Amino acid sequence: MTDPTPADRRSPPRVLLVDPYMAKEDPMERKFVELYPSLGLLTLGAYLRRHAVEVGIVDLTFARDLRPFTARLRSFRPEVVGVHTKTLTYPRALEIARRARAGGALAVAGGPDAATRTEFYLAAGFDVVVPGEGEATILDIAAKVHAGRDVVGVPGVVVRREGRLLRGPPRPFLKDLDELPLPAWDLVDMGAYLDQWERGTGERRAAVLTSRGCPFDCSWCSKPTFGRSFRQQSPERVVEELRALRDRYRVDYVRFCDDVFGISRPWIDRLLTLLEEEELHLQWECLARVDLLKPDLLHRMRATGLARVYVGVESGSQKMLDLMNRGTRLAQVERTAAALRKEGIRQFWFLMLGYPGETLEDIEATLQLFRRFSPEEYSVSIAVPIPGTRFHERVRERLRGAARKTRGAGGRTLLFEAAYPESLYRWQQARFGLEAALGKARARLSPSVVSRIGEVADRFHEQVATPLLVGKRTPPRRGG
Ligand code: B12
Ligand code: SF4
Repeated sequence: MTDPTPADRRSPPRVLLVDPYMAKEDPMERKFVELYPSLGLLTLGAYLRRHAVEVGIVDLTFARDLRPFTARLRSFRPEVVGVHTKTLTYPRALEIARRARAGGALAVAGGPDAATRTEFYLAAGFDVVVPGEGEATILDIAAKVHAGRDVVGVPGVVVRREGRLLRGPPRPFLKDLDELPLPAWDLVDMGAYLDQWERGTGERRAAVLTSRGCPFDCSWCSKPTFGRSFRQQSPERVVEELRALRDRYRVDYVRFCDDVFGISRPWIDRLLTLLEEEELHLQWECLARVDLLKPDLLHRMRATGLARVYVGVESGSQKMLDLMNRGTRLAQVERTAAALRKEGIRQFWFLMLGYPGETLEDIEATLQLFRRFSPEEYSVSIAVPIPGTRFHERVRERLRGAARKTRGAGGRTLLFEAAYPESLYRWQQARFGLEAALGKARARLSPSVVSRIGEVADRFHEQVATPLLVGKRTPPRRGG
């Protein structure tokens, strides 16, 4: 890193933030991933700007290569390049760090992957990792670098010197999320996102975050940045953001990106009251837990525009929900799925196969639950042991080579020695696919034809596929 000249120091510090994610390379993108700019970077950008830092964002989501970054590096001449990291994008993040340093900037990594693998990022070429909440820390880093001083010892910062990690003291979380400025949407190409949405769905969609963290403790969930802490913005502040999106960008559909939306009942009640009063005419969607989505709440949510809910159903076996420490009951899943159907709200189920302890009966119970409620959308993944989770700890000795190589396998590859071979899980995923197709066909074909196809498929599964894939001839017992 070059020391800034005194003349440079009279101008504001310059920070360039980069999202290395490129949609064209994401194996999940075509099927599930819906594109929004990183809320983390938008908030960091807004915070830095409020504190008189000159800031830019290079968002590579729609890019084909690194040229937009290299051009900006040359024209903007940042003192700090801050890169958002996800496992999927780490090779590009490292390349960006290399180029940033060659251009004389300090390379700083933040976000979920660097938070989990701090040492790796430092050894592989980053000068600094910020594993926690980034706003106040990146501001301090920018000020130090601008003043030509070392960042060692800055709260929330980790560096590597002579092979040793030096951690600054922990940085306390921001106390009041309402103090954060509105995201700096103008620093990215919102038009590209909104046009894409409008072409695909006829809606202008944007993402909003109302809280940080999650107090629950599912054993496979990775929460490297905010852990089990939980803070939320006031409903009034949320409405301010919604109004700005509508007025500035004509947004008419919002995705609430909170880990779990509406954890506090008084909070969600107040937000719904404000939405009723404000008449923003927005449709919206969120991810929520079945234990929180009481039928009367769902009814009110629907009335204020709730169009789709993502629910982590995970398994149709209570035993598995308990093993995952999910904290939900099957009865709650059933109650919520029925209420969503009644209200006409689309439901997207997350299901997981292969978690330790799961038997063929448990998988069958999940399939039967799926069959009963026919959610409009779903994703069935093979359990991914993410480093830092209790699940990962549990299967550490049984990780397969792929676990070390795979970048964001997205739940399609078996990364540890599970109860059954990968082919069995792949086959089970295909069964859910068939089940979903049959669910849709029910509207068009006669019920007897649909159940006949289902029976043939079940028989094939029991008599041919499972014995072949599991390697034994005993047909599995039916669960559910
Ligand atoms: C909303 C969300 C999405 C949305 C929107 C994504 C987006 N563009 O922002 C959708 C559904 C589209 C999505 C997609 C994907 N997601 Co996602 N997503 C989330 C979720 C729930 C919240 C992210 C968020 O907005 N957080 C709030 C902001 C404020 O926090 P933050 O981004 O972490 O940023 C803060 C700090 O980390 C830090 N920070 C972040 N970057 C930087 C950079 C610097 C320089 C500094 C100093 C600090 C810093 O400061 C920020 C402010 O305090 C997280 C889970 C979670 N709670 O983090 C998963 C999560 C980030 N997603 C994940 C994954 C895997 C994906 C996908 C790759 C899935 C896939 N395709 O397989 C895609 C990638 C898409 C993309 N554009 O990157 C993983 C990442 C795990 C990993 N180690 O890589 C997470 C952690 C979920 C999980 N537990 O598995 N995702
Ligand atoms: S899976 Fe969802 S509810 Fe469970 S700990 Fe993670 S974020 Fe919280």
